[in-house]
Amino acid sequence: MNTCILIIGACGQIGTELTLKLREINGDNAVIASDIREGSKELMKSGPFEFINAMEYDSILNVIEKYKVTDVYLMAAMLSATGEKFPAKAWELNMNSLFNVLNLAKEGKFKKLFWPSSIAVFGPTTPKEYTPQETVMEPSTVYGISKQAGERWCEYYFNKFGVDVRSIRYPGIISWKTNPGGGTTDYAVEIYHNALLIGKYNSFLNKGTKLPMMYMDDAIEATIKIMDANPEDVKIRSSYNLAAMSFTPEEIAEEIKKIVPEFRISYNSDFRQNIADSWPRSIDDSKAREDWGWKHKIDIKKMSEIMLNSLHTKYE
Ligand code: AKB
Repeated sequence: MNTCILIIGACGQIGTELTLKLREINGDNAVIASDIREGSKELMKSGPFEFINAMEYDSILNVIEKYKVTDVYLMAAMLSATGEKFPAKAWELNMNSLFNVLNLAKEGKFKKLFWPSSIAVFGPTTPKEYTPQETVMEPSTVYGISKQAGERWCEYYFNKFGVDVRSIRYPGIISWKTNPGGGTTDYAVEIYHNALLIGKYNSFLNKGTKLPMMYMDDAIEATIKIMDANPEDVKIRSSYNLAAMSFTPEEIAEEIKKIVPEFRISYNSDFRQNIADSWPRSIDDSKAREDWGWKHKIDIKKMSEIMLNSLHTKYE
């Protein structure tokens, strides 16, 4: 059977670049992009697109049957900061969309599922440094609670029904093509845009707030790698810890100053500070490295060069 991939939430920050990369690897017509709205020009002209509301079971089923989809990536979700403003909506979207695809996989409508979890599954009682794969998990945001519950459901569907579901706990993801929306780690993207546009940035997280982060290319590579792994190598069916780097707002500002010397940072924290304070400062991802060979490539220096060069070209 030929591989046919459906990406739900293809127009978001990660969905956009995941779709483009999977099309490069598998061919444009083997990857169906879907979302409730249209995405960037680059995405829309790169291959097939369907409107799907991730909360509507039938709208997902129709597209799966139309294209004989084998693999589904569910990238639609409401993130941590927006989730705190709309808790009921966040729970509804994050859980219903997951149940829809878990049930479709259970009914044999497709073969393999990718579902992203997040460092938000950890909470204030979790050890903060080098947070282990298995540890205390008492998330304090709606988003984190939905991701924690989702992880339990993924493992349950794997054990009870043999659903081949694979997942990683994304740290904050930094990219330049499509902006993130509604996350606590979004400052680490905004800062690069503001550095080039106005030479300064007022950070909504305080000095000293260290969070786990990753450049987009590494996140995409990890996502494709876990989906390509032999099923027996994917030993954890809740979700894998994943790490590349950790930094504070002042550390990223220092890197920017090496390229934009006039850049200045100021601090004015808001409600997102509490969320950030409840999350790990660094992550132990040794299980992902052992089980399916995960290895990151990009550090804060390289990432800052790529971000500033790419955005400079985009704004020209
Ligand atoms: C967020 O900040 O909500 C996300 C995440 C860490 O999952 N980027």
